[in-house]
Amino acid sequence: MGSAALRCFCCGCLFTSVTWTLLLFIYFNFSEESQGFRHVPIKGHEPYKPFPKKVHPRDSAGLPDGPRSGNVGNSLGNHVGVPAETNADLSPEMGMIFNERDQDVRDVGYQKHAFNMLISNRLGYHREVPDTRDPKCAKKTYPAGLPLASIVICFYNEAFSALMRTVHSVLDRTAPHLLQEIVLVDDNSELDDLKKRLDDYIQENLPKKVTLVRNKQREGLIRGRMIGASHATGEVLVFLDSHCEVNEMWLQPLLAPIKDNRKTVVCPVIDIISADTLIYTSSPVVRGGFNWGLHFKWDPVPLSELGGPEGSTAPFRSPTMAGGLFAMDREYFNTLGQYDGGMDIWGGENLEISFRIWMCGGSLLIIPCSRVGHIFRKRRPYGSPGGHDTMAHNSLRLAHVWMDEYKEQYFALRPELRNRNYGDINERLSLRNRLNCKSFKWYLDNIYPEMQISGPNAKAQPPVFVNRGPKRPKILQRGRLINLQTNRCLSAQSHPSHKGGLVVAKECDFNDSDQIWSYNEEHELILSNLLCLDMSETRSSDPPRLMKCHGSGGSQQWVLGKNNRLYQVSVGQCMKLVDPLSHKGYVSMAICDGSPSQQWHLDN
Ligand code: LR7
Ligand code: MN
Repeated sequence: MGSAALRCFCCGCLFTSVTWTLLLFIYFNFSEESQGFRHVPIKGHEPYKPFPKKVHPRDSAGLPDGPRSGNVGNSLGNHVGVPAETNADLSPEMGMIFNERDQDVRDVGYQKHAFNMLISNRLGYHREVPDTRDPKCAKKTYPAGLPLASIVICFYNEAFSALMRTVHSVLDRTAPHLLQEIVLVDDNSELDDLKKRLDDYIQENLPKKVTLVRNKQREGLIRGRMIGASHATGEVLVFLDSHCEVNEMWLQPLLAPIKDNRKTVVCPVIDIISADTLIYTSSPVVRGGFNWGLHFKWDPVPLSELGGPEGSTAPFRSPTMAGGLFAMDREYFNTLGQYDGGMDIWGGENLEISFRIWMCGGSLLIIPCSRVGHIFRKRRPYGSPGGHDTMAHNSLRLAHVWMDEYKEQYFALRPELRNRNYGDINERLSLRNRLNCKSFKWYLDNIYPEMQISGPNAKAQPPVFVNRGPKRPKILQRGRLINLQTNRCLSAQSHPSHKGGLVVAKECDFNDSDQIWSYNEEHELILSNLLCLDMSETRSSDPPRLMKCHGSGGSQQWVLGKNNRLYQVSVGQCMKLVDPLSHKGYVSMAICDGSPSQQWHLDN
């Protein structure tokens, strides 16, 4: 070998080893034991920093990657895992706060979006969701030649990661030959993330099928969707909220009934994505109704609607839709009058379009074999410009256009609205005339006979009972909860039956059964078989207390995790002993730092 070649070889070796040393250094820095996660970008803290490229099994479009979900479920070393059927790759510990930065992402997320953005960011833009369909759905076949769909997603100040998961879930789980395009409508959002960063992401990482329309001013979701629809070119419009994840084979079951009859409007079953944990769970099959306050509500499906040869997988009729997730022939959307453009921001359009569909010759179905998850938030994180009650304004418009004499039922509940101005509805009245629509009485008699009408002509209706049999969660472990720094036992400050009482670390008394905790499959910690350890979600500075077990997770969900930490799911923090030297034994919640005061062991 010549000396030049040898020098070249040596330089190559040197270069390679320096690169490797650097890579190893970076790797170890980013995957400390105490950090818990190996596949989530915790220390990097660029919330949207792409993960290393990994091929996605169903990435039909072969797109360049954004973050992909990591398989965090098994790497946490929990004593108890999440039941496999709920979410394969999502542990309740996903929300653990390790430092100020995490705390910040979480706090800002709750404030701006009313859901846990820390978890949303860690999840990345792609993830698998549990297939929540009835197993019989998988056996169904759909005709060839289904119409192509344009997905319209209107958003205002959406969390970037939630919006991208919505888009990527569609790209990842939709047969490409059925997808005409995805039209994103930015309703004049203010968040920085949704400006250049979004343009760049679309340009660099998304296929040409994804287009973005920016509203010059805030229009609200109703006009926003009309704008999106006007840009769409597919035969069928599919509307989604900007924080959804579509499930396996979601689109064909929606398109098939529309192909059969262009006047059929269809909704998927809306699965639940928890705002606090982002865990995706199946929804019961229910249908849409409303009350005289003109609020949408879910009703049980009457037995008469179910059944037939397809059993529980057959589409069934629904008096109303929730509003955000539905598919409709594009031509039909236009001939039926799109939406009422006089409605602002949020609310009421879902009942308006539902009444219009039924009263003007169409039908509205729920399709049990199509499932789409939606993040259900506890509050709406935005207002309207000017602070108007747009729900009342929009409801007034729909009552005056569609409800005939039954609008009196609304005014009986909202007398203050009787003389409120609701703008000009002439165009909508002539639409109703032009389409030759039936009366609201016809709608009530034929489509929603379950609706109760008060007043002199009211008919008594038998109440509907929904069977929600109580199920006791299985106990996984029972014993004393010992703080490893002091060997003290977590106990009730006064008595374990005292609701709202504090818990403190006391001298262990092995004859005292009041120090025995049960840990069950719902992740609840129950003291002396009486009350649950509970952490107020709104005031994380408050110490944990004993409360009546409510069985709905969140504030009463605890994880006995790696490094003996006792992690609280809804606040994302770990329990610590405030002062190991004080005999008072107070505990509080804190950023999870793995220190001795944060170590607990459930001793059998
Ligand atoms: O000014 C706005 N501009 C917008 O673009 C306000 C909102 N939006 C966007 C927003 O970013 C989101 O993508 O519009 C979409 C819907 O707004 P949300 O998510 O705040 O509404 P919601 O889920 O609380 O409310 C339900 O009722 C609304 C009534 O106007 C709409 O019809 C929503 O689409 C609807 N959501 C669903 O049906 C999902 C299932 C919820 C249930 C039950
Ligand atoms: Mn929504």
